Amino acid sequence: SFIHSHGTKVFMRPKLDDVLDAVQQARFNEKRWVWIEHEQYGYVRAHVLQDSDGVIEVELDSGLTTRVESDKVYPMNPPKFDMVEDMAELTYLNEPSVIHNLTLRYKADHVYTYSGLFLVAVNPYRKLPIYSDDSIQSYRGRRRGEMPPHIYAVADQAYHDMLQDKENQSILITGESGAGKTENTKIVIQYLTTVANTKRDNKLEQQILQANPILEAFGNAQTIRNNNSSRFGKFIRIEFNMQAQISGANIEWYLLEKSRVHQQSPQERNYHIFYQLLNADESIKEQLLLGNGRPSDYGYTKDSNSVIDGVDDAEEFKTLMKSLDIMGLEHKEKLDLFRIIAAVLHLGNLVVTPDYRGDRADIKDFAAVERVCHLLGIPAQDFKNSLLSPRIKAGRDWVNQSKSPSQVKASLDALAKTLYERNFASLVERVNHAIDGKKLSDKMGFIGVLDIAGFEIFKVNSFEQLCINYTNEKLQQFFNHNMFVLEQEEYQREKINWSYIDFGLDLQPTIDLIEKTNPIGILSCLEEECVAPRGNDDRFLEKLSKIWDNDEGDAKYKSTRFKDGFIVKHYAGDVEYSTSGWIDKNKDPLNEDTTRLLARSTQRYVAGLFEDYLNDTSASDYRDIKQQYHQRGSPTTTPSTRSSMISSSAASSPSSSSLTLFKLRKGGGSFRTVGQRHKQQLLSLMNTLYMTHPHFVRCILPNDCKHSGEIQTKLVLDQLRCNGVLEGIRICRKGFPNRLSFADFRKRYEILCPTILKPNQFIDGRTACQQLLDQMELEPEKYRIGTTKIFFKATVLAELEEVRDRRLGDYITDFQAYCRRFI
Ligand code: AOV
Ligand code: MG
Repeated sequence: SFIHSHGTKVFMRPKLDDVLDAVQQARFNEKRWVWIEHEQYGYVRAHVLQDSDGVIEVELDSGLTTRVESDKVYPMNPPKFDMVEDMAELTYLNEPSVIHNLTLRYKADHVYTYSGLFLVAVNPYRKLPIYSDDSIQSYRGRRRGEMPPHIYAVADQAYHDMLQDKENQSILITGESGAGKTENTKIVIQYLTTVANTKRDNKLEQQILQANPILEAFGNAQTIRNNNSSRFGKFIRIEFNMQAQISGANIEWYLLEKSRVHQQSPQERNYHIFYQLLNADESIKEQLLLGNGRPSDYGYTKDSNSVIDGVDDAEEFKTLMKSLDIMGLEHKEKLDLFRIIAAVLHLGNLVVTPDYRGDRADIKDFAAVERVCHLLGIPAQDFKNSLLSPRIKAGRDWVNQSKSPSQVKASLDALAKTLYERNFASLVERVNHAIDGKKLSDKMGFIGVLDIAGFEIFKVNSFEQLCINYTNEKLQQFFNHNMFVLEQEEYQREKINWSYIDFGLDLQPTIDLIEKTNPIGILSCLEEECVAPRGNDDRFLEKLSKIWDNDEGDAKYKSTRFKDGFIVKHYAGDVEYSTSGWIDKNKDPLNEDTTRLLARSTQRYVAGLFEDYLNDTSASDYRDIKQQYHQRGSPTTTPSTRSSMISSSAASSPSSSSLTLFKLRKGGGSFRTVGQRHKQQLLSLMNTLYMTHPHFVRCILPNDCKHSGEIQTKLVLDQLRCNGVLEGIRICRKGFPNRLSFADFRKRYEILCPTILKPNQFIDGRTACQQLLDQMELEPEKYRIGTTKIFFKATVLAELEEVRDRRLGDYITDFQAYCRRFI
């Protein structure tokens, strides 16, 4: 046929390669090659010796022969498909072929590969020469397929689409820890700040670029899997004006891992900033009462690693200071940020002991308390009292309640976490203030980049994993929505011949199970248990199993074998959650006596962080309302009647009443529990995303030892399954992902069939296109003609483009020859 049926690469190869290809192909044709499963390597190559009755005898490369069931044997693609740039082009689309392709490419340093709608990015774990300024220039305004796959190509596509369609864009980057999300996010921003440079005013671009080192100092830490692991998710929006130049930016953050502030696993560290600050100039340390302090001197850093190989914390601190300067922070502002960090370090050093009576807590070293209070601008004795015997409201009266040592230690840790998180929030707000850009009226749109952790399935999964997996479920749903719903709607509109495919991938039941309020979902159940008088983890779990455990068959909820947790069927697989500690994790309880002190701090910055505690009546009002609520719901508040109330009142949505309670408390704006804040933020993120044209990037961790050049097959396959890449390829090939209007198609490809369309003869678009396609002898299964557009299977347009380029080349050569005749 006129158009070759395989990928575009073949055309581009020089002659010698063609010969080698032919030799390879001939060799390949001699035998029937297959992939078979292998315990250690995942899959190995073999060829078929005998095939009978569902059992196949194969010979491995090692010479070993073995018999395998036919459904465990996967056909191999011919060698010309090796290293294809888009995996949707593979003739045989099985797992071994995908992993084989990624491995070959990775070993040749081609870390980026398209896969239908996804760009797959495998972490190279070394500096590749593909991120230079020249490289950026070579991707500017290029079509996909014209240049090797690259994150630059995705960034350029987004930029191009925004300009052309006047539509907001988003780039969603997900993957496991250490897979390269944050690096790729930085590369996208580097690309956009380069191609959309305002020239006149370079300051804004500089500030946007500097936002990252600042966020990393306060939001990243060394973990076992990544020396620079982001412990929060983020969505960075870059705004453009009508001249397609950057006019501002905004950062939204999600789920900062607060627990790291007071405890880290062995071989990990606390947030970078602690070590950086402890390596700062003497003058700064002096002001913050840190003297010659080392990480080993402080409770919150002494059990962690103190250094990261190849990282100089003193240098990093200087870089941070420079970034903060570029961001426009004044000396006082910087000091305030560090003041909180120092206060947290000092808090971690407060030693809580039993007092002389044995059961109550005491803090003997009053000088240590004074250090903390000096930094935070609050009276030391009041602070100590608020910790040891906080004032709480009992009925109408205020009473002092003595605390045990472990309770005081817990409230110190809680305070450290909150200080840290509020400082982080305030920092991001400050950065946003700097990069916000003027409120220009000529806004074209934005490109948002989402850098957020992918599905997490660990040995022990807790509340944090539920939050992140819930997020990913929603993001996958978003992808599916784009893939099928929008796609198939368009097919319908265009009335093309297409039978609706239900891939059984509707994730709504799982999402409902987690987020619904009516009937109640897991998060709402947790909220309820958090406001219940004697709410605890066990009762929470009891309640969950009472509602869902008796559901049959396709239920998304199951109890664990030992009834010590629950299982959710996620898109990425079944995840077993342990519910211990959830009430505290969600409530994040604070000693309100202490926070009221902080709200009245003489340090304006500190007071600002706790502004919401200024009005201390709101807290007690809340408690009154809460009591009324429970009395109303259940006059005798015993656990059993309580849970029966929950199940029977599902229709009247008890959770939405508890939602109102939280709103009352916080004036409707922000939310008090971790779960609520996250759900709210996620809702807003999804709303934003649904208003954009999305681009999907999947980062892949190649191995678990941070080595370059090594692929661990099983590890990679697991990720490809979890992140929807394998599913995505299958779907993409079933549909018609590329399309052109009749006019565009005709304008662009008329050159391929110059004889059929006469210049002055009227011919309607549809007929003209049909004639062109007939002339090209394009197989009918490769396209569909709609009412206004032509739809193509993946890769077909790339082939047409190749032919067109060659035809144009021929014309130029002919024209040159023609001209030469006259010279
Ligand atoms: P993550 O963001 O996906 O993990 P990172 O982007 O921090 O992962 O990448 C981890 C490390 O891998 C980086 O510090 C680099 O050393 C290396 N790396 C990643 N991508 C590249 C690249 N394109 N070129 C060179 N080196 C790279 V996490 O935030 O832990 O979920 O939570
Ligand atoms: Mg990261």
